[in-house]
Amino acid sequence: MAFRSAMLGRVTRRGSDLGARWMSTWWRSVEPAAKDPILGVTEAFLADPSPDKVNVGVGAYRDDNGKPVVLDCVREAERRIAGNLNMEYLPMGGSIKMVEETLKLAYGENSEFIRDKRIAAVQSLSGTGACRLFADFQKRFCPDSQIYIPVPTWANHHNIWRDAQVPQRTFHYYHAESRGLDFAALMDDIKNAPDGSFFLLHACAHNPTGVDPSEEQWREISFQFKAKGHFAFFDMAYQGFASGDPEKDAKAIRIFLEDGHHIGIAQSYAKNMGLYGQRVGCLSVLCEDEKQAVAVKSQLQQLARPMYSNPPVHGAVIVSTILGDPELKKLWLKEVKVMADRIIGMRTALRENLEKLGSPLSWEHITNQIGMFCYSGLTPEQVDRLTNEFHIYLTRNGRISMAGVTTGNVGYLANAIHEVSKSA
Ligand code: PLA
Repeated sequence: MAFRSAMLGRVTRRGSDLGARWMSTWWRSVEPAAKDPILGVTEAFLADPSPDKVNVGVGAYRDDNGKPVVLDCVREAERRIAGNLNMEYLPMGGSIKMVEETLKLAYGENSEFIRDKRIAAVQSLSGTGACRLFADFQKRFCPDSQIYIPVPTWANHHNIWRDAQVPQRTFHYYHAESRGLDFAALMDDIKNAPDGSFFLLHACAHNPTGVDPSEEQWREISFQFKAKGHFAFFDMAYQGFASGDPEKDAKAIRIFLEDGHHIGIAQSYAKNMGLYGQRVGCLSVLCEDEKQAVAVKSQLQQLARPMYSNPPVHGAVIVSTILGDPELKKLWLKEVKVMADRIIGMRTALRENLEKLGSPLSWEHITNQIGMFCYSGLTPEQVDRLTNEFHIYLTRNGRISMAGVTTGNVGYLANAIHEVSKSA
């Protein structure tokens, strides 16, 4: 007995020595990850003790006092929900009611595709989750395909398709000199891509440039996609933020639908309903017929199951409560317009302030661009000066989130931009 316990003690001690050695090697090769170019800006902003600091990094809407906003329609929906919800799991594909209402926003209230049940759609973890689920779906069922991504684009698009192991190609989009769309180069890239390629398109309010194709240009793009048999995947993270009207902002998608494309769409309620942290969105894929849509939806669910099993319930019920009630939906549409209009007002204010300071540069693009962002044209070095000398936080590509500009800080911001750019 004594012998046994002595042996056991030795084994245990030796085992734990061995364990300690292994444990210390497990993560030895792990280096700190690179800072996220967008969310890293928020971290730096939060760490700055300066009372003058301004955050125009992440695209999160603020009111004119610089405070986060919860829409009245959301507050009212929460009041109605309070005490009436159970906490059961949603199905793997999420809330059916929420998805139904969400599809109407993208495909149109009376869409024949909804009526004919040709759309495979699941609730997603906001817009990011919708993009990622699609990227995984693309990899699983078209394993040799690539994705064409605009230059520039939202930085996370690269991470998403990289982690899904889909090779990336780029296509021309922004023309730096004219600060507009490089339409000729974009069309060439569409023509030169192999037939049947996957393209990522921003449905409206392109991030980061604020430059969208005109209606006529969308028609030409759609025509060329048809000729080449390309697949269009629309990331629609800002429906309502471009024009103030979600219906108008769906124009590009409607053009592609009219032309008979089978498209995919990522939708998000982060911005247009202010539900950022609720993580509620939708991924949809338009199929040939109902049978195919059933199969595709079942596969999307199967991708979701081992990742997060099923999506969160609270945000989905907020959305379905608002969109399912004509009065609340009307209030929502009014509030989207208020947000979009305040941003447009701040564009004018920023441009006017810069012009009043006698800036030798043209700032016309601030008011020409649309959506949440101003792609200012400031260089990374100028951005560094804004941050280091003026405590103004933005991404190093010169993107200013207009949603963070207020009557109170626009003068300070304009002055700082003028200081770092006047001798350029
Ligand atoms: N697609 C685009 C084009 C976006 O700009 C964003 C968010 C998303 C998808 C994802 O949004 P969601 O997952 O919250 O629905 N872009 C932000 C935030 C606003 C971010 O980077 O996560 C931005 O500042 O660019």
